[in-house]
Amino acid sequence: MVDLADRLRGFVGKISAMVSFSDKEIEEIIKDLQRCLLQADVDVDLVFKLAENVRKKSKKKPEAGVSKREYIIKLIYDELVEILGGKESEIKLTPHRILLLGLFGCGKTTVAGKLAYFYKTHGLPTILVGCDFSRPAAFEQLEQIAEQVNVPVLNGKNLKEAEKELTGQKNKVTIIDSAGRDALDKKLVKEIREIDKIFKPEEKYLVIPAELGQDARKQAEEFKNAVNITGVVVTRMDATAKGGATLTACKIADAKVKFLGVGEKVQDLDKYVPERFVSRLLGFGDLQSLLEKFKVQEEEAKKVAEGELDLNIFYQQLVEMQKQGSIKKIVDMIPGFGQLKLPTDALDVGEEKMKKWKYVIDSMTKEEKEKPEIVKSSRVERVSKGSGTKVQEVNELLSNFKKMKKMMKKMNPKQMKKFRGMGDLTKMFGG
Ligand SMILES: Nc1nc2c(ncn2[C@@H]2O[C@H](COP(=O)(O)OP(=O)(O)OP(=O)(O)O)[C@@H](O)[C@H]2O)c(=O)[nH]1
Ligand SMILES: [Mg+2]
Repeated sequence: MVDLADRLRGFVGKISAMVSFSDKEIEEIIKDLQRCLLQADVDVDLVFKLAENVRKKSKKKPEAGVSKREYIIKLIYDELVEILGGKESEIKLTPHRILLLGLFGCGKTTVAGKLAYFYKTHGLPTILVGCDFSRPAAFEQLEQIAEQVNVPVLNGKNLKEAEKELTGQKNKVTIIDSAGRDALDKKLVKEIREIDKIFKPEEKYLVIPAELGQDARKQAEEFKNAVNITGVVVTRMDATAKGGATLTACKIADAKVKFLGVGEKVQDLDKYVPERFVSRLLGFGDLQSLLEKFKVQEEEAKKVAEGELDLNIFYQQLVEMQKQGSIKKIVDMIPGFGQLKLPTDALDVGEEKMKKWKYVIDSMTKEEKEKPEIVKSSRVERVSKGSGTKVQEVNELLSNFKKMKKMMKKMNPKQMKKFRGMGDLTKMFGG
């Protein structure tokens, strides 16, 4: 079994070194990615679906300011996040009850201690409850762990007695350790249902060892059907190369992974965040700056959608509009725009003027670019001198900026969306 992280890191390195991205080259990237994932034991259907998505989306032109390389890497990143769980799932940080379930030796008791440590360090009082009546020395093991974490433990009581003692402890996160078995047989289901009925835990986490790989899917599905689990904890992520496959298997089973066990110590528990996991898989450092770039663009897109405009965005929009031809033509194609009486003529700017405006904008301070309304008299003169343009040209830019801003304010959200969707203005902001 090949470690997914090692493979993917090499893979991103390869993309980084590529010079061009023709269809043929992109196909090679996809083949490479498929190979990485299959060698790491990821489900075949899932791998093919991912490949198809990448193939389809890679045909799209990247937004302005984003290179094809960055676009492809981000695309692969997004697809990987999706198959590894998608959106981060929430962890309750209020008192509640958690029941830990799973087969023999999957790591339940260890996870009980780790969760107690986790909640304790989040400032929540915590109690451990031992409900493994079959394994010899199960209670001693839990007691040792409780002592180590320094939390109280309720051990060896029959279920009803234990529940009675817990009624006065509603302010605590209550973590219930249960017995393992070779398989999810009738006896285990019955036992879990009984614990469930008496304690009524809000969360029921299936504990799965990472070395299960694809088999995690069947196990998660079985436990989901039998006892309605609310989440999964994947343990021993540090000890196998199959972790990625296990996580994707949980996604196929539609079981949300909440935590990862990454070692034997009580501190070795991570909240599972698919985005963070994938960033690490791909080699965190490089990707982070790339993601920052996309984030800035998303924020700009949001600003534009809300009718907020600064000179940087204005300029990029103009560049994009010139590429599309006449803005008037674009606008005329959108129903309802005629009545808005938009000053579109003023925005059809020639190449020469665009160059000059670029110099003008480059001569402004960051604050001036963000709030062009402060650029008046003496500032206009300074900018004009600095950029080697006429005062009149600076004023013209400022006046056009104002017009565009006004125009965007007039649009309703539906028109804005349509406008953006037409390959115009804000296409490059990823809207
Ligand atoms: N390396 C590593 N080992 C772990 C991790 N989690 C658990 N283990 C080890 O896995 C073994 C089994 O853990 P337990 O917590 O006893 O498992 P269990 O599910 O309670 O076992 P039963 O009660 O017998 O069903 C122990 O040796 C743990 O130290 C982990 O994240 N990383
Ligand atoms: Mg145990």
